[in-house]
Amino acid sequence: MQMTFRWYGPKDPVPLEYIRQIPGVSGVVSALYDVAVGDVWSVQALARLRDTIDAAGLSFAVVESIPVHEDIKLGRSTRDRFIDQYCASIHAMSAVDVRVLCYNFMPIFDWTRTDLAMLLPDGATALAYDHHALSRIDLSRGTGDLPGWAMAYTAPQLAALLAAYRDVDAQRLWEHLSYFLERVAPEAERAGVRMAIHPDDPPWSIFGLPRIITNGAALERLIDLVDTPANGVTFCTGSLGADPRNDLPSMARRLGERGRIHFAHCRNVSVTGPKQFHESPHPSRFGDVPMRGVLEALHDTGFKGPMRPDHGRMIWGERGRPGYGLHDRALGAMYLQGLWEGLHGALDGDDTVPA
Ligand SMILES: [Mn+2]
Repeated sequence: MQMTFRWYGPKDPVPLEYIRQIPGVSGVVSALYDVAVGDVWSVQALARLRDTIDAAGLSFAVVESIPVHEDIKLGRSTRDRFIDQYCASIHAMSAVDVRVLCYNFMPIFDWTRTDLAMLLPDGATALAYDHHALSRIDLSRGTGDLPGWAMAYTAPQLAALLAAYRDVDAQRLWEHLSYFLERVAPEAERAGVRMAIHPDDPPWSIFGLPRIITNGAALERLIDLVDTPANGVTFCTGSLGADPRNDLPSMARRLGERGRIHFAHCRNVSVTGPKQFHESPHPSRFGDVPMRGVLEALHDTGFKGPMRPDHGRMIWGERGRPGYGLHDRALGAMYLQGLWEGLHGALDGDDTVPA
């Protein structure tokens, strides 16, 4: 296991120098944030990012994520060009020696919350979701009222996309995902890149849009679509854990036994009602994710990939990107390493930051 940390590039308020000081964190999870969705990622831009990360004494471990163009998810006739360009971006990753790609296949929106700063009893704030609150959001004004998506789509753009998805139910979305993976996964295998789909967050339909990567059966169906080790998953405990029907340790064990967990996102959520949750501190007892059981399953099935703490609360007066402050995620990284050491003895020698 390699402990990693997400970094939003040079504009991230958390500098790489601080990430380097979190004991045991040796890898960075990042992306190119100024490329239009669907365009090819250039080797030069990725090499610049890699060099910046290297210069801080860290390694560029995971690309999270290369967005999948809506035309691919919608199954439009233009999708083949975007699929070719997606493959080209994967080869560019390979050229700079980044071997894990986290991506998702959620229509229009990826992660969705209704409150980015819910006040917790200890004075911290956390991301929260309430399906009733979501259903009251008026999308006829674009994404302006949706927390975290203010600038994403104007009203006409969003209306057109929502209309296009009226013909795409879950079954069709699976077909479109299959079409995509049948073409991209073999190319990823040739490039030596492992694809790791991120589960839908939250793991249920929102705004009438289909969501399909929501539980263990879906993740197993996914890896069966194209039977190559390059076609794998990101095991995100927070996303999957928002649905109490998901038995996370047994899901991790089944997927891990098949060698298809290529990346682990470990965070905790407190489920407070039907389709209602807020994020909570990483340790098991503060939420509904049995973190020890998940790590035990990963450990027992020989997990060697990157892991990162996922969203953190905002604590100690920190201001910054909701979910992606330094302090609580650093606490999460330490907790996860403590659990891992309890299971394994220690991190593998070459995964630790050189002294
Ligand atoms: Mn995640």
